[in-house]
Amino acid sequence: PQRIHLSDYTPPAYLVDEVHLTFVLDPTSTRVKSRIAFRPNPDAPGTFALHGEHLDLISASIDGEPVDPAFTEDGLTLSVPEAPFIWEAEVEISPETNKALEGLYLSNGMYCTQCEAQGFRRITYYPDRPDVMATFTVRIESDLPVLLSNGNLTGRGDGWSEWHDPWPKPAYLFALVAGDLLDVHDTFTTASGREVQLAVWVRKGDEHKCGWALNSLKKSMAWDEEVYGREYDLDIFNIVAVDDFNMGAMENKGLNIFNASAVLASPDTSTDADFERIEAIVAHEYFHNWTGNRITCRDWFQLCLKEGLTVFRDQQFTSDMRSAPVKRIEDAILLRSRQFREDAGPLAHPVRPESFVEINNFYTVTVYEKGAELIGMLKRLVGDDAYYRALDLYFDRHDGDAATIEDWIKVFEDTIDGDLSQFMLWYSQAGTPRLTVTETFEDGTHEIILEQTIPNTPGQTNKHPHHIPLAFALFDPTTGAQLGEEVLADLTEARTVLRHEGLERKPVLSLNRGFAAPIILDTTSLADNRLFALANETDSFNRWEAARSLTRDGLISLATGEGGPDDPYFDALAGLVQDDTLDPAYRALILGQPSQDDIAQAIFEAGGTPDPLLIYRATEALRLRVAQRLQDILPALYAKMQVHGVYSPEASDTGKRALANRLLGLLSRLDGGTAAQIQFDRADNMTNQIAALHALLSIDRGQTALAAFEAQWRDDRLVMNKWFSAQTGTAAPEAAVATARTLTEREDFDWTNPNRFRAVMGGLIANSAGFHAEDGAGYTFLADWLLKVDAKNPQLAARMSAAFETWKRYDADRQDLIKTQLDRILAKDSLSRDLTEMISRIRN
Ligand code: HT7
Ligand code: ZN
Repeated sequence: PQRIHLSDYTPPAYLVDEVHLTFVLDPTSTRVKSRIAFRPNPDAPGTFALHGEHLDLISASIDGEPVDPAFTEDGLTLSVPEAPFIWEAEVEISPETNKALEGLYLSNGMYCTQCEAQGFRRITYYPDRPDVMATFTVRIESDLPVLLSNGNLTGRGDGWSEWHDPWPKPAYLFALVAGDLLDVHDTFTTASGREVQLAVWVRKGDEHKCGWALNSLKKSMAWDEEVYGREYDLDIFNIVAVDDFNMGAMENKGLNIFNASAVLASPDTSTDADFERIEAIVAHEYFHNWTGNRITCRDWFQLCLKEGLTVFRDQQFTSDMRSAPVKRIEDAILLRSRQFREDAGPLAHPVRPESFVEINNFYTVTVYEKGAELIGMLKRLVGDDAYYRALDLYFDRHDGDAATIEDWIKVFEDTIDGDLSQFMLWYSQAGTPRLTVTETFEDGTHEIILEQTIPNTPGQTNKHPHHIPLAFALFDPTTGAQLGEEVLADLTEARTVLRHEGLERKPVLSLNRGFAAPIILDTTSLADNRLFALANETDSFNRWEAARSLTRDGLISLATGEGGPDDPYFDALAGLVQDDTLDPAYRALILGQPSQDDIAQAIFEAGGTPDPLLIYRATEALRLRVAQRLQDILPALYAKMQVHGVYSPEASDTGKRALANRLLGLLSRLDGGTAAQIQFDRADNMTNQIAALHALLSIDRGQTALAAFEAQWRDDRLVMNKWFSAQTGTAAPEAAVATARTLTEREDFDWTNPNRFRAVMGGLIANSAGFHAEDGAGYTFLADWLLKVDAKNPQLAARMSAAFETWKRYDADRQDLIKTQLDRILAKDSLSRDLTEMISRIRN
């Protein structure tokens, strides 16, 4: 397959002013007529070519004259007038057989589209690239009652509807939905007084699950006006819930399409985490209207321009709606466990990649989450005031543009009148910077020596130091008080020394406060500070960090045959968990453990070879020890954290349930599951029901509850996904693969539904000791399924294949077993471009 390079970018040879599309819908033979006004691009003369895949061309003409184009690997080409002309074509496509869920497809009787990144070329012939922007007018013909597209509704009759989107957009933002749907609606009045019709469209029976998404949408619209001064720009905003969907949701202009799991919510079927996720995804997709749609990307290498910024904006939103410290910790947990892992392995790539074979493989935690971290660092560097001025300038200067990262950085440079060329390295250099910290103290002078290195990553060696904004503070070791204000140090060199004079005693250091820079801090020399930090830290992130780091070291020590944490650790934990001045959500995070995969990575980075089974046993052993240490306080604290009255998904109740359910997990290690069974039987919301089920399954007492859960929820596809993943996720290591296999043999295991496939396979992969079973059964099982799924849905298979990315951490036997599977996959005929690229990168 062809590799595409950022450095080869050339502007489009032909531009589009207007697109007219007519769809005559049919499951296996949908007709799409297009009428497109092209004109040569005076700045970039070249040949005329259109993208097109899986299309049956019925007819084509230019200015009314039939033409006979030549077909190419990814579309067609033809000689055309060197003046504006009208291209007309009719193609036939088959939505029913499209299981790739890209282009136009059918999901449970509903027609829907997914065009990002390159799905529009499966709908009709078109220059399917984001720098070609045009207005779209769409006519849909079908007997189905609801026919939707982008923009404003301009006409509707029996069996048809017409839509016009006045905002020029790239084809990846095109959308169409047709089905027997119901809507739950509301209105929003913008700051300038325009009324917008809001609607969430769902299948019959799901109407009662739309309120939360609708409310989240209204909160997002108000927030974007307040914080970024951005108003919505159409008369209608539609959200549609779809059962079969490859990702969370899609920001199509005026017609967002959502994975049903990212929109439908009710207390009895959705957990607190689901509510928070839905709120964040609705916000994310809405925020794309400005950061993505009004200002889009010049090419797919600039993906982080819209995704990093939009993730950053949705993180800000969640911080404002909920608890900022808790959100920062949650984001850091995700970044470290997923993005740092990606950055440390064979799939590492810069936030702005330089080449790709399949762009769908680059919708990654690096582009999204590290991309968002870069925005956070920029904001720190320039200050809040300059940040919002730079954003105003960005919206003013680039509205209607297909922009680049250079454009983005330039608005900051112009705002601060400074040079950010070193900061640009964050976009081009892959790998997580490591900052080694040592200190000296002599004659009242304290020196902090910071040494920055960036590891080699595929295709990149000898990197330049990054510009790192490092927030730090000093503490008095005897009083525990913070000495002065927090300081922001600008690290630009490989080695920096920060000096403080006139100190009476050697201070205690608090570094990278708020986790403001996405780096690995090697603070081995400061390990003794952690108990001090648990007691005295003024930065909520670093206080949690101290607990996290102690827990991690305790687990490593247990997994490598040493004794585990000492009494002071357990005492500190007991103190914190009972400290009513702390938010329960924060206390729940303090009690949390790093994942088994995080521990494996830590052991590997320290030069060891992780043993998944020993790590699993270590996590179980530590849970038991914590439970035993807290046993006197567990029942009362668990009771105190119970929430009574009407369920609310807002932060305060959510935090209490998070702590209560963390405590329940510990309690069940002591009482054989009695409390968990009671909670399961009495639960009146999904958060408590599923937490109790997990607690029971984790101690192998879950069979009765499992059966009851299935009987209660067998008709609810989304809830049943939780039932599937709970089993593969909690199965004992020796039973995990067999459990997964049994589940995949059930009639209701519809693997063409990405949510169901991910529930089973994602649960198994998260169950490290089970997936990495010594006999390699987990690897063979996954490889079999990747091959099967790839034939229908390459995106889904390719994403799941990343489970193999950590293979070089393990012992030689496991490495051989995995290599055998990787080679078996690569040897398969007609493997997709997606999976070929992923497995080849992982194998190297
Ligand atoms: N911009 C979207 C990214 C996306 C996607 C969504 C659904 C299915 C396939 C997809 N490919 C790429 C989602 C977002 O970041 O908001
Ligand atoms: Zn996005």
